[in-house]
Amino acid sequence: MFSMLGAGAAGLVTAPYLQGGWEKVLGAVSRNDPTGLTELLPDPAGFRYFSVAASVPRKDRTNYRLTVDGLVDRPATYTLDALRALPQTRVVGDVQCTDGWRVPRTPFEGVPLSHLLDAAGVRPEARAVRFTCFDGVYSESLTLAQARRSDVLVALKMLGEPVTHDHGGPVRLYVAPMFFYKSAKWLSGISVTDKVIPGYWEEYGYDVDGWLDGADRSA
Ligand SMILES: Nc1nc2c(c(=O)[nH]1)N[C@H]1C(S)=C(S)[C@@H](COP(=O)(O)O)O[C@H]1N2
Ligand SMILES: [Mo]
Repeated sequence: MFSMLGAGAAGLVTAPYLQGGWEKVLGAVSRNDPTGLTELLPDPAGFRYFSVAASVPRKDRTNYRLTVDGLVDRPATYTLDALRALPQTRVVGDVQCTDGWRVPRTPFEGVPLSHLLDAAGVRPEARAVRFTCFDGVYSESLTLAQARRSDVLVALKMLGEPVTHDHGGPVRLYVAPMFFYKSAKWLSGISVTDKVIPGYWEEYGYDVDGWLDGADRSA
């Protein structure tokens, strides 16, 4: 478990809710594996499922909602069908967790975050965007400039298929130029703010600017 959490979060491994989360997420494999070693193995594509919440409700097109609010002129709520009806963009990027695992050239498809921000009409005093999740626990944030990049998606597809529940479906964020902790799963809220509000891991010391090595920080 230590290796999956990364050095920056080492102090957290005894937190009961976090252990609960791992048991839930990994229970399917660990039940059949007395050694526990399969917990350290990636799935066939190379991903490790990650959730800090013990359990996450399932959402689909009947009950999924994404709200856009805060410092905007036109707050909005999107259903899954409404998001699917918007122009979709494909971004292929290297997925990299701070723990060291990496899945190169992973395709994501969805609505550019900038599109939803433009539709909402961001007010002049806005500086940042905060993301919340229907797991009820996780949050993330980006500066407004980062949020407007063309390689930041509100992703509906991952690996060519609708984003699965385990990967944060039906809708997750994908922030291609940054470490994967920035890519909030089970996305339910986008709120425009006047300053960066540090996200879940950032409260524990992770960098709000989670750039990958070699990322083009200007684009
Ligand atoms: N809601 C939520 N989003 C999250 C996380 C989480 O625990 N909860 N973990 C983050 C981290 S640290 C990583 S590495 C990726 C893992 O995504 P995956 O489970 O699809 O591999 O999701 C990120 N987004
Ligand atoms: Mo991660």
